[in-house]
This record gives sequence, structure tokens and C-alpha cells, in this order.
Amino acid sequence: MKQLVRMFAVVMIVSLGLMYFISYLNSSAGYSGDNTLTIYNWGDYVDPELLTRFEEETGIKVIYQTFDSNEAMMTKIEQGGTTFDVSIPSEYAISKMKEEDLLIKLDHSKIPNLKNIDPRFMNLSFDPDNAYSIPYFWGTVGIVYNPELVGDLTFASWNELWDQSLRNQILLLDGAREVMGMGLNSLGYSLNDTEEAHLQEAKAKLQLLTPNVKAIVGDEIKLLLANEEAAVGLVWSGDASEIMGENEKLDYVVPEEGSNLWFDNMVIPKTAKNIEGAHQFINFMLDPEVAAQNTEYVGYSSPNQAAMALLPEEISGDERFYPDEELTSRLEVYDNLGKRMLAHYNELFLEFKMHRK
Ligand code: SPD
Repeated sequence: MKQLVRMFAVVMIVSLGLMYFISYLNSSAGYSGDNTLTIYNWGDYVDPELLTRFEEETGIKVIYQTFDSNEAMMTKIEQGGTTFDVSIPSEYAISKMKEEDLLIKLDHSKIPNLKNIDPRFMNLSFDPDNAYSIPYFWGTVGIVYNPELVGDLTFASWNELWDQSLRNQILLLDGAREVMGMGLNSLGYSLNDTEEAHLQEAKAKLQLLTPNVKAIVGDEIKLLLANEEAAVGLVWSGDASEIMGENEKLDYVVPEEGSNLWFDNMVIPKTAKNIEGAHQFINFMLDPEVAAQNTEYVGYSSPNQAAMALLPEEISGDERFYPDEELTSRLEVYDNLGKRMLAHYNELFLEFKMHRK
């Protein structure tokens, strides 16, 4: 009898261990049940303390995964096999994901904090009525530079990047639209240009930049520039603000030919399992105090006007990151150029990267 009890106990312990192991495997593969929420976000794009606070307030466990480009994020969601409850794509990616039926329509009655968003950031052309996406952060693409290391250059024009004095001094963010856009803008073309001759011209011009390019990098661009490992960087404005917080010598400028105005919005992908929790998370991130804390932490520009009122003037009044109408009128939002043209931009960018090696 004793032996039977012992055997039963062993079987129970092994089964419990197995159940625990399976649930661990599921959660690390992005499983979302009712009590977990899988968030798929850009790297360095949320204050981790806020995730903990969301978990404490709701009892929902957050599983957090990151991506470093819209293209990588879309590929993963398109492929399926993972469960993401909330993601944060940029405008042209949102338009493409809508087209491909990859997003769930939002229930605004579950997002009362939507009233805190500045109307300027609502109803934009990539998502009229914000049926599928809710503003998170926005910004520009420009140049961060160290005035002590670039002589008389002020980067009023993109073309100054090609100056011979900048040999091996430039870091580029690893983004096809951003780098191709910079090449196109430097030639006076739109960053949504689709004319083959213009695209080839931009690629050829980028290749001439090669001697000045030290590296094409991801989030590490911030540390490298702040530590003065390079004099100049092509960056998103929010990264510039973080870099300049670390090294006050540096400055940020958007060249006169124009540049990109971008919007990153929260969405619920089609693969979501915890749709209720996803709405709760979106609403949580729109709370004025939460959004203000997040803005101070990540350094990006907030579309939340109630949060803006809580931020110090040195942040909310900084025109480099909250540009006036004159500068905004020179900026373009990326269009969804369609699957084939987006793939072509990526191809050209890849060829430029290969050319460097
Ligand atoms: N490290 C956070 C990066 C967020 C960048 N989003 C900008 C996308 C512009 N298309």
C-alpha cells in the first residue's frame, strides 16, 4: 500500500512539474491567455516601471518582446505562429496592415482616455476615425551632431553630410525608409518618390556617402553618439532628445530640404488572444500621468495634450522636438507605397549596405 502511495506522489510531482514547464514554454513563445498580455514594441520604447504598474493594477502579466523595424514587425505578424496582443507600428505600416487585414477594429468605449489625445493627431489619413490605431509617440528624422567636431557645418542641408571632412564620422539608423528618404530629400525629391530613375539616383548618391559612414546601427546609435564615437548621426528625433540628455554638447537639426514626420500608434493585431486586456493597456498608456512619465523616460514627443500639461517647459517647449508650423510644413509623412515598392526600397537599402562591405 505504502509503495502505491509513494508511486502516486511521484506521478503527481512529475505531472505538476511538466505542467509548469509547458506553461513556461508557452509564455516564452508569446502565449497570451486571459491573464497575460503580449506586447510587441520597438526597443527602448516604454518605461519598464509602467509595465510593472499595469501588472499590479490589473493582475495581468505582461510578456514583452521588441522589434527594430516596421518591416521585421510586419513579417513576424504576417507569418503568424506568435500571439501579440498590442503592437506599435508606424503610419505606413498601419496602412499596410489594415490592407492585409492584420488588425482588429478598436472599441473606443473601452478607451475613455482617448479624450486626452490632441485632436491634431487624430483622424490622420492612414487611419481615419482611428478605427484601428491610437497615437503613442510621434517625431521627425534629422541629424544629431557634435558642433565641436564638425567645423563650420550646421547641417542646414542634407548635402553637408557628404562633406569630405566627415570621413568615417557618420552613424546611420538602420531603416530603409529613413536612409532612402534622406538620399531622395538630398536630391530635392519626395521621400515617397516611386520613379525608378530617382530611386537609382538616390542609391548612387548614397553610395558616394560610404566613406563618411562609420556604421549603420540600431538602438546602440544613442550610446555611440553620446560617447562621441562619431560626430554625426541620422536619427529619429526622440533618440536625439535622449542622446542630448546624455551629452549636452550635441544638437539636433532637420535640414531645410525637408524630412519625415512620423507617427507610431498602438494597434491590436489580428492574432491577439487578450483583446479586453489590450484595450485596458491602451487606455492605461493614455492616462495623463502615465503618458507624461513615459514621455520623460523615452524622450519621444507625446501626442497626449493632458500629459503635455504635466511636463516641464524644457520638454514641452523645445521646438526641436515639438516643431512649429513652418518646420512641419516642410515635412512629409511616409505613404504606404504598396507591397512591391516597399520591397524595392528595402532592396535598394540592402544593396547600399552591401556596397559598404
Ligand atoms: N527606440 C524607439 C524607436 C521608435 C522609432 N519609431 C519611429 C519610426 C519612424 N518610422
